[in-house]
Amino acid sequence: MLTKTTFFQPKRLPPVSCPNPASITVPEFRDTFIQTLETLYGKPLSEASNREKYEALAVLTRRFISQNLIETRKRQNSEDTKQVFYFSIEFLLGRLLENNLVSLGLRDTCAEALSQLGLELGVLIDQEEDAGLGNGGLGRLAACYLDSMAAMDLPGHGCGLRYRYGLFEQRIIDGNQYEYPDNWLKDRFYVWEYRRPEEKQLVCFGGNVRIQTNGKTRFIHENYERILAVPYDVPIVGYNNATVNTLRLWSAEIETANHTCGLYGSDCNNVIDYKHSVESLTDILYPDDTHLQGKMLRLKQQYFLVSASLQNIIQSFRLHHYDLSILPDKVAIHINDTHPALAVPELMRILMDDCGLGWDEAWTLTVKTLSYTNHTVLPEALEKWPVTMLEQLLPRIYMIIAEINERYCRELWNAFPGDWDRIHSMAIIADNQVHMAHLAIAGSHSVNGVASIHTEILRKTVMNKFYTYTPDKFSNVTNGVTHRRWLLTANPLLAGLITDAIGPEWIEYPCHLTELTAFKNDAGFLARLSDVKATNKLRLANYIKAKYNVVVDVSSIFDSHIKRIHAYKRQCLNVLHIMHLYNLLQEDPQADMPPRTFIFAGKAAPGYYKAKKTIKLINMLADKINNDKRINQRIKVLFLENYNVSHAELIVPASDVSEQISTASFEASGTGNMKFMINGAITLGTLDGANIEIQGAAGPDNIFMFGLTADEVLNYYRHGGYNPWDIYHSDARVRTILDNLINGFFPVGPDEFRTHYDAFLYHGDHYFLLKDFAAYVEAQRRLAGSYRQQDNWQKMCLMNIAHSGWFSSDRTFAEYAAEIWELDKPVPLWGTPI
Ligand code: 26V
Repeated sequence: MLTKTTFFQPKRLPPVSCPNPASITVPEFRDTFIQTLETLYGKPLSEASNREKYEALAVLTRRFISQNLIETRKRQNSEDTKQVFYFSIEFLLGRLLENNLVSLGLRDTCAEALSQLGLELGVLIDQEEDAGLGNGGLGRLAACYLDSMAAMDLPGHGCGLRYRYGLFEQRIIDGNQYEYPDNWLKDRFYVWEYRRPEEKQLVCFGGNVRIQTNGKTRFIHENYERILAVPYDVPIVGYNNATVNTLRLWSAEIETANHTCGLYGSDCNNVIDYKHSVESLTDILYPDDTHLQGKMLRLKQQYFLVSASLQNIIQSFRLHHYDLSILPDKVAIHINDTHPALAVPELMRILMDDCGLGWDEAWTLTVKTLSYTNHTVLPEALEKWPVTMLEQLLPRIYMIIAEINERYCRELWNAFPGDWDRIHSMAIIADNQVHMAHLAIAGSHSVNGVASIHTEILRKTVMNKFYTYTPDKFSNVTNGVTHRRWLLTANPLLAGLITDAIGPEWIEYPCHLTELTAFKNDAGFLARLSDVKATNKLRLANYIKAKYNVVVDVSSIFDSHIKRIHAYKRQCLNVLHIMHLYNLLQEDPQADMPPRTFIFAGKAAPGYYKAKKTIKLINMLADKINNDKRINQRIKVLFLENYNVSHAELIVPASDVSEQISTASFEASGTGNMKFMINGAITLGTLDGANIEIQGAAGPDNIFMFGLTADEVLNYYRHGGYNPWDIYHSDARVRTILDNLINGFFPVGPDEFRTHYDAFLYHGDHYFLLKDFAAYVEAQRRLAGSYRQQDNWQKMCLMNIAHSGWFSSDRTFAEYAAEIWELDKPVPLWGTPI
């Protein structure tokens, strides 16, 4: 394994501190690449593997970044402006090489230099492992925000964990999902990180708290286990500017002093076992189905993240400032969902026990410094920890939580005297559980939802009592995605077409994309738009042919449903519709409909039985249809394995249709919907999450919406649901399809899909698939008709792209920066969707 590399400095190279990498010429780049490779591996290009070539290219790219990293840190400290720290248990970065080349303005130079050597940039880019340190939307959102912060030159950094294993690797065997460890580091050299042992922190677990009361009361934590948190910094490169922020990922290590055998008895194996047990703290990312109740390790991870990050932040704050009372003027700390909510008591602990502040002052500073975003209304995802576990693992932290709870409940009692029910339902500690969302709300000055309807639901239902109590705390900040990764980098052809038409300003100011509306009746432009899509579809088709040996028709509608597999995301509604199309074509092989390619991808959480059966169902359907000669020229179904950020970058630009069909009220926002929109795919969606705002921006003529509204869904729940048998009996299409699940239509045992069948008919169809079925079929029919009118279809695509700028995470970030964190640097706000 490589630990330290000394670079030989070629004469013709600009200095390492090259402030303008764009000035490097193609021959310079080419020669430096060869020199870097030779220095790293001591072998000529002709003998190097693709992986080695990738590493050499990444190391070379990093050289253009490191000086700006140093400068940015220096500048941010000396300017002493307010900085934001984004705490998140997940950062789903994906690959970094291409994104960094694009940000540095080097992609074309690099591609040309490599091609002079007979190499293809794309092949080397594919050597990079995805950093899959997240489950899905929440983690990818955090990564998009890092990109926007750097691009907008905002002083902001991510704080997370350096998991040794990311989200599992998915393999499909006989239609079933199997999970393999995602050993993304593979004991290799991860080019994009700097280990910083000198900035290590000590995190303490267990032990007991002794109260000393001679004069001032002091809480002395003792007999605890000491675990070192060592930071690894991943540079986050700003687009076309000199800003390089950091994502600081903490890794658990044993204290060096404890490496010696003597400490743990005479047996060295004890030390090795202990070392492994300590390091296991940051080994794995928990998948989002894990029943966290009783998962001590997860709680440890959460505390490890917040404790290491907060100690680090407060230490550097105190290096530059004496007066702690200005902490909220200099530091904003954001809690991404409740996972880092222990930041509330931990900041209190540091301010009181380490810095000597009294409770009231510490509390005021804590609340002013922290802000919290909620990302889901799913009850099973709202975190609660047993009191006993907290008491045992974090005794001092638990004492502080208990005190916060007591004071908070007293405050509520004063506001709502005698209203026990209300106080019980808002308490931080209730029924022997610590309610992390309640802790986050009480300890933050701001709470926000992630799409307009989601925030409304929080206000009206899930957090209604908190909202009534402190309405000013609550706001909405609709999510966004970085258009630089999802359009400029992932879809260079479309980006080029846009720049040719309206100039490059949209890259910095994506609201400029609206200028594209001027081309909505320009036949030449629309034809070029269609060509770009066709080329992207061909690229995906080639990938599918190479990997799955399935030939797909590039003139067919590429209809993509790519996201985590979950009942509320309703992959099964899509399946039911495809089964319906299959049955239609069986009855009438000449039925008039455009050919379609249905693309699915997504991981099911390992313990989520029904989601795994959904994967099996999709694969069985794919087998049946793709091998049926009467049908397979009209429909194809694909399940692409191991969905990750890189696969999304391949699929999204090639898609015509974006399936966003969650049960209304369940999807807090969705961000895939935005990625598709900026790539000109048409949304087929429900009135859920950010789909509603996408409809507002693109216009109702440029989107296909269907199904129950959130109010209708919530109303059904209030009245005990609905009777799915009514639909089974009244709609012959539904009856046939549901029977197909258990009657041998698929070559599997009768019970293979019984869970699905029963969920639809015997368990009340909790996610309203049957209720929305007719509306969905109708929306699909309208969509297919529209696709036939290619001129109009391309115009719809154009209108989506043109109005997608509002969904850039630059806009989202500007809102956070101005309204929640109150950063010093002025950022223009964009108003409502345009
Ligand atoms: C957690 C769990 C935990 C246990 C059982 C099932 C389950 C399902 C989902 C989750 C995820 C909760 C947090 C989350 O990832 N939310 C997602 O955040 C995205 C960014 O705001 C947003 O676009 C998605 O709509 C939202 O689901």
